[in-house]
Amino acid sequence: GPDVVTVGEPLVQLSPPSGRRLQEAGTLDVHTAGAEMNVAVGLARLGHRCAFVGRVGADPFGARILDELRGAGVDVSAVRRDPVRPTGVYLKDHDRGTTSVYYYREGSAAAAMGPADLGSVAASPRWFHVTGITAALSASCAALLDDLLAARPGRARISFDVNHRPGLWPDARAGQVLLDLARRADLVFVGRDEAARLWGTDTADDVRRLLPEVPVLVVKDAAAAATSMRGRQVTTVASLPVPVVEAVGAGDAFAAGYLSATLAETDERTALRRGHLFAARALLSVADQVEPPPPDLLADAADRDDSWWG
Ligand code: KDG
Repeated sequence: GPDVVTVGEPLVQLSPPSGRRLQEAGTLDVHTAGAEMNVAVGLARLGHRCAFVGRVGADPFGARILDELRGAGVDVSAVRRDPVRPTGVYLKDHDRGTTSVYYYREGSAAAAMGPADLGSVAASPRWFHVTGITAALSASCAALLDDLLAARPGRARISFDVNHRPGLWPDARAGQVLLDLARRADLVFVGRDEAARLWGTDTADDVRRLLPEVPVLVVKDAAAAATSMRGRQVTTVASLPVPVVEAVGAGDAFAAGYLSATLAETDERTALRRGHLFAARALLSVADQVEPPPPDLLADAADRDDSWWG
């Protein structure tokens, strides 16, 4: 089977050319995105065997998503094309350094996913990777996550990125649902700010107290550092000093880098470092999906000082 199967809604991302705003743009750049697709593409580009489960419409954007997944080497045999519902779309707008996100995904092909979509996974992977976005899409999508965490097909382990998207649902409801899902996963990624917003926590230790049973918890503190808590082992690695262009997609790149290291059974510092290295790529690009750092950089990532960047 594959190393990792990611499950979620793939999206087409439209954004104005750099320096322009949506309101005045005459043309838009077209990229593909969606948190779980971003992770699948990232892992495949890092050389892992990866499959994606999701749905697209029978429209050109759906074809584009399939092309990009295949182009990256991701197995798309479990992706369904809905004959009626459209492919989900989102827009990114830039205004003086802040990014706004607009979704056009209600009633999308992927919003109709449900537990049965898991049945199309041919062989059990070592890991599934899912995110809290899916829980917010529809009742059937939430049921899919629930089933996955309960059934753990093939005794695969489950990686869960909390990924709260305030544009999709209110904080209070999201807080409950996402905490329940996180508690049942084997590996959890969450931002420190995100946890504060959802659960009123402050430090990584506070988050740990809410999720005491999770085998591996990774709390990311934006530009400062990321801390992993693996049983009693606590490891913190500083973020890379990057001149940020646009942050959306960086969390997915971090997850891909960290998961890649987990598959390779590296030490913990290297795993966090790989997360930061891949995230840095995404921070420097408006696109969500980026080329991974060169292999030599990943190889000795743990010992490298930060000066390579500047
Ligand atoms: O993590 C990046 C995602 O937020 C982006 O690709 C769009 O999937 C997306 C979402 O739901 O926000």
